[in-house]
Order: sequence, then C-alpha cells, then structure tokens
Amino acid sequence: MLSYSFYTLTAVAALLVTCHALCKCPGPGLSWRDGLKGQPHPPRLSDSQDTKFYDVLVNLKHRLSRLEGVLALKEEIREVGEKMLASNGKRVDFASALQSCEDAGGTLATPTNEEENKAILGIVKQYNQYAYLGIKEGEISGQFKYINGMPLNYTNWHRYEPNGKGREKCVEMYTDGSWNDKKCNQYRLTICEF
Ligand code: MAN
Ligand code: CA
Repeated sequence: MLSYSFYTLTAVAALLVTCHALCKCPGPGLSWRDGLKGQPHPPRLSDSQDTKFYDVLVNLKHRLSRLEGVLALKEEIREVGEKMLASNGKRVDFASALQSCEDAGGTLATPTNEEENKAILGIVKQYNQYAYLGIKEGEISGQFKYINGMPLNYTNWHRYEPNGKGREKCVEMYTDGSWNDKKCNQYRLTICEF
C-alpha cells in the first residue's frame, strides 16, 4: 500500500525540482518556507523564466490533482470545498487527537456548515466510530467555540445537547452526524482537516 509519506515526498521533490529549475533556491540558512513567507518582494523573473514558471506550476497542479484523485479513490482523503479531511484511524483523547493533527500540519476536523458536517460524517461512518471535533467549551458554560477561539457559525447538536453544564468541554460527532458535548478524556476517532 502506498503511504502518505510517499506522496509527501513526491510533492516535496516536485517543489525542489521546480526550485532548482528556476535557480531560485534560498541560500544557506534559509528554507523554502522562509522564502515563501519571509520575502518582502517576490523575485523579479525574466519573460522566459516567467513562462517556465507558469509551465511548472501547471504541471505541479496537474500532478497534485492526480495525487488527490488516487487518495480520494482509496478513500484516504475526502475533499469538501477547500478543505481536505483524513483520519489515521486512531482513537485517542482530545488533546492527543488535536496534537496529531497539528503535527501533520492540520487541525481537528471542524464542521462550519452542513456540507462539511456531511463530509466528516462520511469518515465517522467509514470507521463506525464517534470522533472529536475541533470545538471546545469556553469559560462560560454552554458557550462552545472553534479551537481558534472564534464563535460557532454552525451547529448540529443532538436533541437535548449540549447538556454537560461545563463538565463536558469537548464535542463528539455521533454516527448520524449530530453532536454531543463530551468529556475530553474519552477515546474517540481522530479526524483532521488540512
Ligand atoms: C452520556 C454522555 C453525555 C450525553 C448523554 C446522553 O451521559 O455521553 O455527554 O449527553 O449520554 O444521554
Ligand atoms: Ca452531553
């Protein structure tokens, strides 16, 4: 079975090839990432470099969409809007689930509309396991927020939920897609968004 790391490696290799072809590699001590976010001005390109850059980008886009096709076919990812969802199939407590999503460069899956809720539900059903969502209760009891502290703009609470009155600070998704506030130390499926 082809692993995630294989695909990551392919993507990174493609980026490095691009970088070398354009002779725009960041110098010693500077990473490609630094180059992307740190530079005040993008480097000026000649017309021929610009054409080459465009061709490389079109090719990269094509390669990435083929990789996404493979991963989607194998049901290793689901795409909804601009989000990509994936699970490692593991059941862990809330903090560990969030940590493994962040370690992979994402965060816990967070439904912000019905379409995203359905996509996450697809994975919950695939594994037949309740999953933690990227939502937590704030200081005020009953006030749930996104992990980044922003207020919720969509909810899908199960009937009579949330009912924890400050004692259930995390949120799980049931296998019908509805939500329950739940203690954070339970073992639930990890689903990440990227
Ligand atoms: C359990 C917990 C609660 C939930 C109730 C619903 O006690 O999972 O979070 O609200 O069941 O009956
Ligand atoms: Ca509850």
